[in-house]
Amino acid sequence: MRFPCMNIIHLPALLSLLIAGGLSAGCVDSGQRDGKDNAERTASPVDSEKASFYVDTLYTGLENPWGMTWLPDGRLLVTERAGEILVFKNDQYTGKKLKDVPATYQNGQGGLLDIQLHPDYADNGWIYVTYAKPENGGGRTVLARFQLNSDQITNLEVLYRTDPVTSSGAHFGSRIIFDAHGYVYFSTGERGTGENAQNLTNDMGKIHRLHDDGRIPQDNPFASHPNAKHSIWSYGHRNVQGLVYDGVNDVIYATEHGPRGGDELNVVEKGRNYGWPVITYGINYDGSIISDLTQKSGMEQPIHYWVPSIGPCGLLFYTGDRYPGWEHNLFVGALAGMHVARIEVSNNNEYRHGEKLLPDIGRVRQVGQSPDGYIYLLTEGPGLLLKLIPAKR
Ligand SMILES: [Ca+2]
Repeated sequence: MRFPCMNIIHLPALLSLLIAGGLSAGCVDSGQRDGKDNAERTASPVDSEKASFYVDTLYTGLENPWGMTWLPDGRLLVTERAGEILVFKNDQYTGKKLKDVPATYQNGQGGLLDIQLHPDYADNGWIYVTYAKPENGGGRTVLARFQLNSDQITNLEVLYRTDPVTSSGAHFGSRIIFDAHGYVYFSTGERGTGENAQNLTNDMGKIHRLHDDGRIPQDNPFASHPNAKHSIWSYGHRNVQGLVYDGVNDVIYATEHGPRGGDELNVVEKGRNYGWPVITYGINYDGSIISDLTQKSGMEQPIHYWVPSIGPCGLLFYTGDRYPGWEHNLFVGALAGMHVARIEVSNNNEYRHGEKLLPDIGRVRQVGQSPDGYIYLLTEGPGLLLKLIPAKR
């Protein structure tokens, strides 16, 4: 089922129609499209500071998409927080979902979260996921990996279980990245208890670093600390939902949901304390003060923070050449801000310039780059898969 009248339509009009519900419901029912050329495209290109581009709406039937990753055979896997992994190919939904996705703890922000391929996937077939795992009436964020036999999940291994289990529905993280040195990293939120982030004896409000099979690297910063969690790479984080590895400069960037006015972009380094909740630029959403301190010795400063808050989520370090002037820029999906922030950073990782792209596009959960260099977006409310198509200017 398709909507011929929708082939060319202005983006805000498209979104308002989708939000109105009728067309969205129709596409949910149809489950798939009948051709790449049938994607709805903005009638005129979006002209930004450097690049012009159209926005193709590839799929409208998502609910709370979280992560995406491309397989070498061209399939695109998209996670839904509710516990599904949808299979796309050639920019269309195939109508298939992976079978035997592990059970997830569905509470608030908990559920199935990020997905990433191992850098050597072509050789080993490992796909990594983070999710809230149900246990003892509560949940905990875990890192796991599996392989695929067609659409069937096989050989599921839970590599790391974060402690403690709680029944809070807040702040599970999570994102997964690999660096160029064989390590995997994943983020956790502090589960709504700020003190967790400063406490090295639990896993909450941290970024963790592991070997790809889940073993603890001996050179982790707290690996010889008697009481600390040995997987901790950095701490003092509130809720990191954007994490990316810049392989050009060998740097990790993270976006972090702060309190009101305290959303942050950080450069993540070994053993560093990022301050939450001791230092923050934000205040509570009810207006009360969290801390009088915005900086303190021994605690890191963000390279950027957002006032007002934008709800920074997925993060991309763009390495393609499809869009003039965007190479090696960061792209941040904004949930509350409902846009994509394009950020230029210097070679020594300083914030240089920001541009707000696609205002009112919807709550942007993740920004991804396909192997052939296109930027894709996942939004929620409405749940869309979008693709930015370069235009001449
Ligand atoms: Ca901070």
